[in-house]
Parts: sequence; C-alpha cells; structure tokens
Amino acid sequence: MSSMKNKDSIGHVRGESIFVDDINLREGTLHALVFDAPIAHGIIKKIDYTEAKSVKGVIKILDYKDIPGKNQIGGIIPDETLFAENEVHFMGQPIALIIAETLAIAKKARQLIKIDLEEMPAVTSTKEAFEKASFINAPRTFTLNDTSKGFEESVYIFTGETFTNGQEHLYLETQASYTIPLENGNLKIFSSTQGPTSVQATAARVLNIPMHKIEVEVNRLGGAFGGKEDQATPWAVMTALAAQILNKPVKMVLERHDDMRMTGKRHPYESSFKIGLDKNLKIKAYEVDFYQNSGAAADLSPAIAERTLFHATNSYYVKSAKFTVYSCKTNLPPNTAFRGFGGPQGMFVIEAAIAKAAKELNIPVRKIQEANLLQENDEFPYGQIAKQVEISNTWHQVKETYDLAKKEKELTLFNSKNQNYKKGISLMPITFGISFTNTPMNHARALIHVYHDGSIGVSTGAVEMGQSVNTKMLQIAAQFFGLNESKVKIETTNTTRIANMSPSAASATADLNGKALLKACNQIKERLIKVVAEKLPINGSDDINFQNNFVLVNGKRTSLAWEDLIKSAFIKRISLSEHAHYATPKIHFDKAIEKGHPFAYHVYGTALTTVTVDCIRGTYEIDSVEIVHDFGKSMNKGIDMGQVEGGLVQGIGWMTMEEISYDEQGRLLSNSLSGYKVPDIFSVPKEIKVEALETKGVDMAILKSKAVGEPPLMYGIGTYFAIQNAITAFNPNYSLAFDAPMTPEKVLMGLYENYS
Ligand code: LUZ
Ligand code: MOS
Repeated sequence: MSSMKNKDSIGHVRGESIFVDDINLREGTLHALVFDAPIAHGIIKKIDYTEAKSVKGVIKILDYKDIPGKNQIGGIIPDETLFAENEVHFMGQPIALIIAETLAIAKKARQLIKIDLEEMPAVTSTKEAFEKASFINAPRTFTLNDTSKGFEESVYIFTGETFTNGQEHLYLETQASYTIPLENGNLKIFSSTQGPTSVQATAARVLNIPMHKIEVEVNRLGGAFGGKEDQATPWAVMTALAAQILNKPVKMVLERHDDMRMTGKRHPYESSFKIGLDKNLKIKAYEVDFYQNSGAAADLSPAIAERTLFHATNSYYVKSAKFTVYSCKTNLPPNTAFRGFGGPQGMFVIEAAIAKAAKELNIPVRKIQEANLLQENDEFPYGQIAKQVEISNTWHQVKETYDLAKKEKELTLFNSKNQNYKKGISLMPITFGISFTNTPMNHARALIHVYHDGSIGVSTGAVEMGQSVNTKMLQIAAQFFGLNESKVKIETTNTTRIANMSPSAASATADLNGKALLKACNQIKERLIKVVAEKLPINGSDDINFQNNFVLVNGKRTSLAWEDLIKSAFIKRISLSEHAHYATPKIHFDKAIEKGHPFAYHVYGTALTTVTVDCIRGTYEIDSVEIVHDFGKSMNKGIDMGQVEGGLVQGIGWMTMEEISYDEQGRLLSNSLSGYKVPDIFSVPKEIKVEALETKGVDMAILKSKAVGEPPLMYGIGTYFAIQNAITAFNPNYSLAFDAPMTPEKVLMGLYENYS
C-alpha cells in the first residue's frame, strides 16, 4: 500500500474530477464579477452604476454599503475591507460586485461602471515604504547571544545586500466559489480554499450571521501553494453575500487575468546582511535586516515574516545572531502565503552571505557551509534545541552517493576546455521546521463512520489540493483496519463534519489530520475488541489486529471476517462512529521573549546542482539536481517523491525565471503567461535524482513519515548559486549580485561585467 497512487489520478486524467467550476448548477444560478480599482492609490470621489445597471440581465451591483455585517476580512490584523470604501490601496482592489444572468453580461456591465478617483502617490518599493515608515505592524527581532562579541571573535567580516522577487502561485484552478442559499437564511458555500473555517468565519462576520448558518464544502482544489490559505476567502464571501441578499445561487470563478491582477503573491524581500567568521570558517556572528514587501494589507504577512526569522540560519549553527524583519506596507495587492512561507526568503540570504564570504576568501562555498552544519543539541536562534539532526548525514551522503569529488574534477576539466560554455555547481542544505509557527493552530480532527456493511467513510480537516493528502488519509484508515482501499471513502472537507479547522498549510496537514484519524481508528478498535472477545477465545494480553479483511490474534488470521465483526457490533448496538481530536504535544513559543520550542521536528536534506551556462547568450541548462532527502519513513514513496520533484522545480522557477514586475504606478506588468515565465518541460533539470536518507523517523510525524510539502522548494535555491558559480568561471570579475531571479538577461550582464 505504500505505493498506492493518488486516488484522484484516474479522475484527473479522464477529466472527471470535480472542481468548483464543474459543479452542476442549480436552477436560477447567477454569475458574479468583481469591479476593481483602476489605480493603486486614491480617493473615490464618485462612482456611478447607472449605465451598468441598465444592461439587460444585470441583477444587482453590490458594494460596501450593502454589507449587513462588518466590511472586514483581515485575519491576523483587521486592516482589509471586502469592498473598498472611500479609498483604494492597490490596483485590482475589489470595489463592487456585479451580479448578472451570465458572465458575459457581467463583463459588459463592468465596462460601463463610471468611477471618479483622486489619484494619490503610490508606494510600490519596499525601501520607499520603509523610508516613509509605512508598516503593517511593529518589527520583530530574534537574537541569540551577543553579536557585537561575535564580531569581535571574527577575523573575517562581510556585508551585502540581497533581493528576492515574488512569485505567482499559478494554481491551475483559479480562485472560485459558488454559494447556494438554503432554508432559514442558511448558506452553503463551495469554495476552492485551503481554509474552510476561515471562509466560514469571515463570511459570518461580513454577513452578520452566526457561523453555524454557514456550511463550507471543499471537494478538492486544482492547486493552491498557499495562494488559497487566506486569499480564497474574499471571493467566497462575495458570493455568499450576493446569495444572502438575492436568495439565489451565485457563482464566481476568476478568469486568469483577473486572478493574476487581483491576488497577492510570494513576498519580495530586500535584505542586508553582515556575517562574521573565525579563522576556522565558523560563523561567529550573523545579522540581517529583512524588508518584506507586504502589499496594502496584512493578510498573512506577520506570520510569514516570523517564519523568515525562524529560517534565517537555514541549516547552520550560528553562535550569535540578530535578525529584524520589517513588514513594509506598499500599494500592491497584499502578498500572501506561498510554499515555504517566508522561509525560502530567509534561507536565500544566509546562502548569499556564505557565497560572498567564500568569494572574498577565494575558497569553495561548500567549505564554509560544511564547517557550520547544525549538530545535535545546537541551539536555534529561537531557543529550540536541535534533536535528531540529519543535516550532516544528508550532506555527506550527497557527496558520496553522487561522487562530488569526481564531479568537481570533471567540471574543472570541462571549464578549462570550453570557452563559451561553463559549468557551475552548488550544494544546498535545507532545514525546515514543521508546525504552524503560531502554536494555537496546531490541532485537527477526524470523523469516521463504519457503515454496517463494513464500508468506511472518513472526514478530516485536510483539504486535497493535489498534494495527495486524501490518498494518505485513505491509506491510514485502510491499513489500520486491514481493508482493501475500495472499502474506505474519503469524504469532502466540510465545516459541518469537522469544525474549527486550521487551513491545510505549513506542510502539517497529513501529520495533524492523520494523527487525529489514527486516534479515531484506535477508539473504534477498542470497542470492536469487546465484540471480538465474544466471538473468539481471547484474553486481555492478546494482540488484536486487522488484515486482509480478517481479524488477527497475535498475528494469526482467525475465522472472523471484518464484515461479520461489524454486523455483530451493530446488532449489539455498539457505536461504529468516532470523532477524534489531535493537538501537537510539546510545542510552545513565547513571543514576548521570542524563544520557545515551536516545531514538532525539522526536515533535512541536501541538493547538489550542476548547471551549464551558454556564455555567448546568457542562457543556461540545469544538468542535474541530485538530492538526499530526509523523508523519515515515507508512508508513500510515489507521493512524497512527487512533492520533492514538484517543490524543487517550483523553487527553481522562483530563483531563475519567474519575474513579477509592477510599474511605478503599481500596475502588474507580468499579468499573463506570455509575460510571466514558469518552468516547463524544457527548463526542468535534465536529471533529478532523489535518494531517501535511512533514518528511524520521528514519532511526531504521521506513521514516522515526515512532512514533505514545503521543504523541497528550497532545494531550488541551489540553482541560483550554481549559475553564479558558472558565471564566475567565465568572468572572475563578476561581482556576485544577489538579485533573484537569475534570468538569462542578468546572467548575460554578469558574464560581461568588467569583463577583460
Ligand atoms: N501558514 C501559517 C503556514 O498560518 N503558519 C505557518 O507557520 C505556515 N507555515 C508554512 C506555510 N503556511
Ligand atoms: Mo502554505 S504556504 O499554504 O503551507
């Protein structure tokens, strides 16, 4: 069963899987379209819907005045309206909702809305926002020991600046929702969201009704990557509002262009670092100021900023550290969660600092990396003591398995023989903490029904978004009860079956929901054992299990079949349903002192990247990425491997080709797939090898199978430094700019910078 395929694969291939846009529409369904801000910052002087309303088939145009509850959708900080009131803060900010009989009619009406705005200056750059003291919240600082002492102990001190750009989520399914009014003012919202409870709670606040009147149903998402952790909510709330007001079903699926314009992305970061090393290359002190471009409202920015601090030292032990993050408020769409959640932005900077030090000292980067790899019982700057550390193991296994010494020799030879092509190499270690950094979010529930024919239905708070979490849930229940997978059904994610969910995020979905499910399975088993005892001669010390549809006693198959056991239990009026709750034990964090033990465990790994740069054209190919990854004990190799490959390629895209671009007026220029390049089959590494590190696994992970969603994205950072390495081989005068993504244009400029 550990090779069980994603249970959606056949449906996906046949086009039968149901996404929001595929739901059979109820009679009378209306279609909604957002009218949004045409400028990035300004005062709304006048808005005139008269002409738009006169279009035949336009039912209603709603704006903030129609909201019965609060016009407020902010999660962490209440600083974001559903519809703009007097002022707009970013281009694409929703102002009104057009509801019409068809989408085509709504689009026609949208062009006829007249708006009169007084334009105000737009701030788009992080630094400008910083200089104007335009912030989302107060800065956060993590410190470990005294950096001024650390710098005194250092013989080498280097400083530098870095930039990493944003990233478009580009989920295949755009933001989508469909709300059906039920009786007594109740509503059912189908939403493409990672956070069904966020949708429910926010809709309740805006519509001024209790949460129990709102049912949120999620079948599956066509991708999310963080882009639907917070930002699926407004669209769902809008259709709910329209359905409440009109008492009609209302559907809205954003067109790609609207989705790209109106939604936030990965946060761009500017950073400045200072690193100090002693003569043995040990990092004695490391300081960073991180400037996050948060956009026009908080969204998840404060939590993302926090995770940047948690991962600022990546896989290294740093003796003294001081990091500050500023969440800078700009007139861009609020930036949001994206696979890695600020971690990649933090990790890029220390890799840059190490690369800079290596260049200045004229030694290989890996010497500095290797000298500082985290060891057992080292303290992270946030106070957690590193346990079951596997980073050195993955690092050395990469070097041996993929024969780094031989590779480096071949590379030197290649570079000496070729004038117009140069190869570059890098090692990228990753250490990623698993748990929501906000401790109260780390809990989940599962509901299991064993029907009296022996088939099982499982509900959890996990949202299937292509990561195959439902397949993992199915595997847990089927394995536990020794049943064929066809006997277990994973139900939709629905707020009436599972309440108060945390979003499916933080790589923790399978751990949290899977542990709750295991608990529910165990509780049912406890009750079933009583029935077994009446049918078979067992005693209390016997080990009862299930396998191949039969009850096992002490590992031996009995004559008692699963169906017969369930039938007997039902006749004996024993409950065959269970609802269980799991909360991650041991974790805590004290924000007053910025210390604690926030993570259940860490995931480790190392990637070896080899690239070839065409030094005439500035183009490059990724020859190979060779990885040793710490899966713990993978419960499903195929699925986990898919996450490693997908994450890697997404990380490479972020680091090399995906270039978000806004003009100075805050208009998104990279607003379509012709202007925004994502990795395709031609740009992925020619070879990807992934080897699993042999470990005992950790108990905090589900079935000892470690979280795998986000960590592999950060292997992509290695590509940036491998390309730099190749540029330097061609042009020793290259100044090693840390300005991601490393597009071919930048490569070309680097190749010929002060070239002699
Ligand atoms: N979402 C969140 C996340 O709310 N908290 C987190 O710590 C987190 N980490 C990664 C991805 N999403
Ligand atoms: Mo997230 S960045 O939705 O795990």
